Amino acid sequence: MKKLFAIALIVLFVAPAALADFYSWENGGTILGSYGNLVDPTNVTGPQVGAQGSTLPDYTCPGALTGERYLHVAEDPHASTPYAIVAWVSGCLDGDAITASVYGYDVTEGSSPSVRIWGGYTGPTDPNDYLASAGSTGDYTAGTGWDITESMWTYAGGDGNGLAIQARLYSTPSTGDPEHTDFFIDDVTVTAPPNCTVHFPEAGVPVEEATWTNIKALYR
Ligand SMILES: [Ca+2]
Repeated sequence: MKKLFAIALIVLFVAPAALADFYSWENGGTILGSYGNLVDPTNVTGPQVGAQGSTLPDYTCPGALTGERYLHVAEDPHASTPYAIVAWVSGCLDGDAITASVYGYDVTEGSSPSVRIWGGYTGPTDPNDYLASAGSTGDYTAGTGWDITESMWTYAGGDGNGLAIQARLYSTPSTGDPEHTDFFIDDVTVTAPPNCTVHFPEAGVPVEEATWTNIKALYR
């Protein structure tokens, strides 16, 4: 028995199990941060109509991929490549193997608008303390509806110890004002070793609570 225990300890030490964390916006949260011309991050439910620049037709996202809630963000006006931070990993050590995926709703096959996952090395205490690009092995969403974009990283951010998981927004035309493109995002999965902590957007104000406040205000 002792021998088995010792073997188990060795196995744990040599090959710590990577843990997967999942987030699907069901807590009413939005994003952990953003960069560039990202506007109007909102937690939404049900069908949502979105615009795809000023020259492309509107489209409708039928609803969440999982659960009832999902994320809306927009790029307005179009410029550079904005991103939403949809997850953040802290406590990372050089050499850590980290994978992440996120889904974007994309109806333009082989062209923008599209979402692409990307990594950013950050400082140890703030997902918005950007230090350097961590790149991505992931591709753009395919354009067949809810599409996955996923990447793996071998952590090389040194003393920063943080990795921001970005959902990058690619609009068409890539620059222009006035231009407005809506994006819909759901289902983030992050797999990281046990020394890491995975953070997701914090809970928003419950819809019921906000509604009750409004009702009470009517009778004051
Ligand atoms: Ca969801």
